[in-house]
Amino acid sequence: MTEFWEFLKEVHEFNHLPSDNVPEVIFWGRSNVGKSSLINSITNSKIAKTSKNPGRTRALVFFQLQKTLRIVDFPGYGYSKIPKLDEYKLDKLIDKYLQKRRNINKLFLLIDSKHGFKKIDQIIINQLNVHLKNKIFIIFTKKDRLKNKKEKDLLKNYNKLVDEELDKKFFNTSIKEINTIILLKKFILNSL
Ligand SMILES: Nc1nc2c(ncn2[C@@H]2O[C@H](COP(=O)(O)OP(=O)(O)OP(=O)(O)O)[C@@H](O)[C@H]2O)c(=O)[nH]1
Ligand SMILES: [Mg+2]
Repeated sequence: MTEFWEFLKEVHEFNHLPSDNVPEVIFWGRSNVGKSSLINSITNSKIAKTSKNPGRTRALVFFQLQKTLRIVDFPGYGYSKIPKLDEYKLDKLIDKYLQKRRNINKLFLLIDSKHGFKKIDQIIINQLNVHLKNKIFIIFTKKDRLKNKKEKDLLKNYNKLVDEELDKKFFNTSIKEINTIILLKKFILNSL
């Protein structure tokens, strides 16, 4: 059966969220970490807008698979060039969504394989653990960019930290390595 993914909605206000009767899988992480690109790989499409510059996604963007699953592309954090008022409104929307939304199935937090966890990632994980502890999974992105043994070993260390200290499941991915995408996709579809 061919999967039919469609763009559903771009949401700027809590009251405009779609109905909450379809499970939602969130992709979040620092700006430019590769959220929208990964969504395109998983859906084998170009539905999510990507950019080489940070700050591309500026709303909660919903994609839907035949009324069985939604993917939510979140705006990235840690990018300072957004006008303050817009940033404040987006933060409020994200906060409220994460606290109130009843159909959150999973939240993938993306970390750049090369850069690892930054202070802001730690803060976000701590906050998320309060409401969504068992729904959080870590994805290390852009693993094709690791060039030498030192960088690859560093990723292994980050993996170990996630497994042992954060006690969470993780995935190492690259949009250029289809096997990594297949593994992730299977996990998403099999555990709905
Ligand atoms: N080499 C490599 N580049 C990647 C990979 N994934 C994403 N990129 C690149 O990283 C840049 C940012 O990708 P986006 O998907 O727009 O990042 P984002 O996290 O959605 O960014 P914001 O919407 O600004 O928060 C783009 O230039 C992508 O082509 C990957 O697996 N490997
Ligand atoms: Mg994006």
